[in-house]
Amino acid sequence: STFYERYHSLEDIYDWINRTTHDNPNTVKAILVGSSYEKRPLYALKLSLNDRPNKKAMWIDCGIHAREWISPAFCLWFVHYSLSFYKQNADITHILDNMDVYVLPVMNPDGYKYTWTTNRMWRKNRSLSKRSACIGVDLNRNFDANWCTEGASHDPCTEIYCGAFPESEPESQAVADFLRSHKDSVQLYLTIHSYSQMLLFPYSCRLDEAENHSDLLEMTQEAAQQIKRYYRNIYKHGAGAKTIYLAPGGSDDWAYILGIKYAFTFELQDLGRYGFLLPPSRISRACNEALLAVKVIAQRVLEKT
Ligand code: 0X9
Ligand code: ZN
Repeated sequence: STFYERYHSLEDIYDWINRTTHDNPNTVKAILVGSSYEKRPLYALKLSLNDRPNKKAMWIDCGIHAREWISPAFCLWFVHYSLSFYKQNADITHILDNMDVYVLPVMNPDGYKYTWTTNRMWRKNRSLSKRSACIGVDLNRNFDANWCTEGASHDPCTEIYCGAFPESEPESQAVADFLRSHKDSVQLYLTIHSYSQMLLFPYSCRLDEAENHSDLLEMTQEAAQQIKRYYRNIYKHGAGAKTIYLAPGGSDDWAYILGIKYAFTFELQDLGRYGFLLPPSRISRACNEALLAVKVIAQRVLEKT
């Protein structure tokens, strides 16, 4: 198997970031967007394949939830595909000619590290609480979008602990700060999770429809159709609150409310047979499906804006 068909330790991913920037000095830059609770750097790669002025941008983050290993694997896969197939594949070329891409491969490095060393099923970050011996905040409940209402918890011992206040965690604050300062260029926000095969969009923090609901629905419908056609796999799609559950404080809803009107959460393979423990032999298929969805959605965003 190739490098991209395996899961990688955090150290390997940092080395990969280094290599990728060194090997592509004109097109890839590493941006330090912040650091984790345990002081690990949060690097986002900026892919800028074409130096047209005033380009729009998309953001992709992976690894919010530590145990969802297919997610960082997808971010690496996406960067590799973009660099390898620019000028080879028409879809990715069109996208990269018109958009810069920011890729944060591991938003929760402390949690990711912990899943490699101690507890494979860890979800949250690793921050200590003032009021409890329980560790970790669910970073996808820590954003300022109906923060800690129904679907999140104030109890640090739960898997959906929202933290002491919105953006209390350095990881969510770093991403929020970056997007706030780049909101004029970033038109598409993508966050990659697993599992359950879904393409979700706002809102998840409230039951009513987003202002451009029908646009978002159409885009995810087309992406799901393409996945079904090429990979014979079924992806559900729809607004988060109605498709899975109410879950406030998520990064997609927060980005949407900030003004990034195309915001999506992808839940990659599988449907539960392996769950978070998706075997390495399934990485290529899972990533190719998700890549197809990214292409469809990014193309549609380019047409609309
Ligand atoms: O519950 C979540 O955070 C996500 N599912 S997961 O199994 N990967 O934990 C879904 C997130 C959907 N979006 C929001 N809740 N904002
Ligand atoms: Zn997740």
